[in-house]
Amino acid sequence: MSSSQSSFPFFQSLAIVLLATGISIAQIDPGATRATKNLYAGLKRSAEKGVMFGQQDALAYGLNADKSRWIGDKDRSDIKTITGEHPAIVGYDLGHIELDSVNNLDGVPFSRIKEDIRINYERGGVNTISWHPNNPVNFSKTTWDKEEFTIRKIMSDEKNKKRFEKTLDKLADFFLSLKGSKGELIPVIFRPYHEHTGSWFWWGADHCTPEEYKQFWKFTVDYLQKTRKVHNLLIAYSTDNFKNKEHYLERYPGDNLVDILGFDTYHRNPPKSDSAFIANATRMVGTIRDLGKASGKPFAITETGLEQLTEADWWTKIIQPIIKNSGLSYVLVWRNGRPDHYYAPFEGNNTVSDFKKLQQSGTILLEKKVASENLYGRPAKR
Ligand code: BMA
Repeated sequence: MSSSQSSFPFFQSLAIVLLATGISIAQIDPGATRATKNLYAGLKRSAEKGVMFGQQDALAYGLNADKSRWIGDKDRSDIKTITGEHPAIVGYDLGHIELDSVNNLDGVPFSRIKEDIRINYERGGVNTISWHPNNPVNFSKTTWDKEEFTIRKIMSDEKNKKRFEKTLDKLADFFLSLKGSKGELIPVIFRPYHEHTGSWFWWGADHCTPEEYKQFWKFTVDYLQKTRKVHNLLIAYSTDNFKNKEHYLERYPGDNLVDILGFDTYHRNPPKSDSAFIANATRMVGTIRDLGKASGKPFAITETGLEQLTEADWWTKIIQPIIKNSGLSYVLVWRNGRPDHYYAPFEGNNTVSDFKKLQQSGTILLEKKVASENLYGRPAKR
């Protein structure tokens, strides 16, 4: 028996033990930068301390006390105005990068997005990126225009595929342009083709088969990581509401193509639905926790919120029971985009004191606690 043969069972059993305990499964990109590997370990480590709180577009704009919009101020976020600290995690969207537009689909300049990502990273915060691209078969159609079988049209036609690679090049160029003050690449969470258990986007459930979705995901991730050598990404899989584990995994491309397990869920029709929302969200957190424990992957509520925060104690009554002691790495609420479309408290909002209660309870982590975790600097646990 050669030495390599004799050592095989040892490594095999070690792998089984690691899998069973959920410890130290490396993220999917073996070539990831050191800081990206550290962030991955940091996402799991910080979940032991609390759930990072985040908001989409938090640093780019928000609402004033009279609900008029502020746009583009320096070092401002609505969460900082009311707590003195920025969110721990900030979301950005790259929709319209595929059109070579100066601004993203919600009017935020890409140059500003880049700058905010750098500033947030420098202070130790986490950056997550979604993408609401126009329909690649016909770019004059929006992300919500469901042309028949867009994914099939891209994947089955070499010309369309090559054209789509050019679109992915724009993403790759953006990711590779994210640099810290020493010229190092900034790690970001990338969350493509989200809410795919629903059918409101062109990649949604009614517009492609599970196999087509998985194939498209693999094509995208491989193109970015292998062809374009983008090594500063953690890849997040994020469904909308789902019925059970089988439904969650129906379009799951595989443990080797996903770093973070997530889902989006919005609270609609309160107060009628309060207990149903809590129960449903808690069940879904349970599913991704089980899957996260089995695969060693961090898990998160990648989008949530109650539009216009119509319940004054929404934070402690609805969100806290869902996320407390959950093991979630983060929870992100959607943008404060308009007087009729906002999800986080702002100066004068009727949920400010309740949000502060949630913060003081230690359930959520904001900027300062996360900065002290040094997410990018500590070596991954091995
Ligand atoms: C939706 C809304 C839209 C926005 C889109 C992408 O939920 O906020 O107004 O364009 O997200 O950010």
